[in-house]
Amino acid sequence: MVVKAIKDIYNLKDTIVAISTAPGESAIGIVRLSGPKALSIANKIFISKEKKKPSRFRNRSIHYGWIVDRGQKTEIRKQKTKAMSQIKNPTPDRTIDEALLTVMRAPATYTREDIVEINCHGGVLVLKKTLELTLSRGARLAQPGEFTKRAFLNGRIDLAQAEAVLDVIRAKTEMGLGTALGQLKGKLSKRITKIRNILIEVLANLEVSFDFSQEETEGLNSRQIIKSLKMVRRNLEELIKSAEGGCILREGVVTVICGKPNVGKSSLMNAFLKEDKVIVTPIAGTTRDIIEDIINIEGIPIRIVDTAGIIEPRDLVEREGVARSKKCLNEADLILFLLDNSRPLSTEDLQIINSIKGKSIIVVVNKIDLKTKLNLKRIEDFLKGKRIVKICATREKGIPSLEDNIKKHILGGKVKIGVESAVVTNLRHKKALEESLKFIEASIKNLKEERGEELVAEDVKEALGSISCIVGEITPEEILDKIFEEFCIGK
Ligand SMILES: Nc1nc2c(ncn2[C@@H]2O[C@H](COP(=O)(O)OP(=O)(O)OP(=O)(O)O)[C@@H](O)[C@H]2O)c(=O)[nH]1
Ligand SMILES: [Mg+2]
Repeated sequence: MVVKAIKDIYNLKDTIVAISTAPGESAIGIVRLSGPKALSIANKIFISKEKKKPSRFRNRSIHYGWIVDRGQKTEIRKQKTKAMSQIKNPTPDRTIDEALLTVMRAPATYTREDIVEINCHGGVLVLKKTLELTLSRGARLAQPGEFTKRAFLNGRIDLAQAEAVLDVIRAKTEMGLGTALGQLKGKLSKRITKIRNILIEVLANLEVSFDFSQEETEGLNSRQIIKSLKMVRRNLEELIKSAEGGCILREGVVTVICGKPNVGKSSLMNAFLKEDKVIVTPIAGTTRDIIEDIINIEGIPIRIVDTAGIIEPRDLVEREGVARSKKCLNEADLILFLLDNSRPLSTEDLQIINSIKGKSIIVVVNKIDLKTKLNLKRIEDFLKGKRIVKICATREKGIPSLEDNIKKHILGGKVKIGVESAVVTNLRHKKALEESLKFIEASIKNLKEERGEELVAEDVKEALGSISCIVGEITPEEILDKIFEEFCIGK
């Protein structure tokens, strides 16, 4: 098995450790150990109230006690009796913390290895000292995502499910969470397995035809194979279609607010966020850096970005701000182009229009509480077919209508977004499906044109290879590394 080969590359004999809770002060902090030495390390650092070693604890039981630095082996021997007296009265200089320790034995654990979880107090120093103690007793610091990587390498979950763990952690909306949980439960994996099984059967049939003469296998066999390949094609197309909405749920839609200085970009950002996050002043050129946050429009995560309005930078800082704004506009999925209702159209407006032409744009006319001086006649051509929404950012008027327009714009009446319809949410998966589809199309064509089973089998093998990458059956090491690098340490 390829997975076995991968197991050899990643040293699973190590016992890994990490602080699994977020950094900073909190009520509780968790240090997690996984691997063959998890229990013996726990024995060396934990003194339970009932004077029992962690390796003798009942599986999945939680115990009260103390994390104690009892020194290395020789010292322990010397102080054996002394150490026991610490149970009742731990000496402050050797006791690191009062803690709860949980033992979970392999294989029914997150990583399928022995796991020990230590619930310490959430102080930065306490956690660091507990972590260091486990390191000095034989554990190794875990890399980002290494616990989940082990769950994958040990065969508890496939790669798509491992990736879903990260999506669950990062989900910004209920819908995003729903789709991530679906993937974690194996919704996508089941569909992929079904397609893989059909392709494996097709390959077997093709190989049979290599061994017999044309007359014996022709007809029924190739008709059946084409039928199966068409079924695979349908399934792949369906999954790729679901990725349109699915990827939006996972990645969010990058929506950039742009417009000339003072038009009210930051005020709109604050109106979206319902808080005074960004500085707003009557001085043109207030915002110089880009500011980003996430809003939730009916379950769709929107990455909203406020930019600098400056067009002609006067100094180095402004120049950098303008460069960043331009980069943002280039990468935007959607642009909210702001115009000021209280000022006539200016060359600055026209300059911006020129730079965003051809992009996905909603035109937002701000400051409708003030007397209208804006005349849109000159830009009629640019406005053709675009949504125009009127708002007053400072009084939060027109925001629901703007949100509704953003949603409609994203969905475009075509893209379905929902927990049920979004099976594929990850660009990596989408690309693999597209690659697989390409080879299936080729195989159907070659089969119809009777180009020979060997050629068709090659295409089917390629299609199978691409789709297998999704669940991690044959995934190159560097791709695995890239996927798990994104995780936080301790997951
Ligand atoms: N009357 C009125 N004033 C507004 C409205 N929106 C923004 N303003 C005012 O316009 C001024 C500029 O607002 P900002 O939100 O800082 O504008 P900006 O586009 O971010 O400006 P820069 O960051 O300098 O590019 C402030 O004094 C706001 O209070 C509005 O809808 N009505
Ligand atoms: Mg601003």
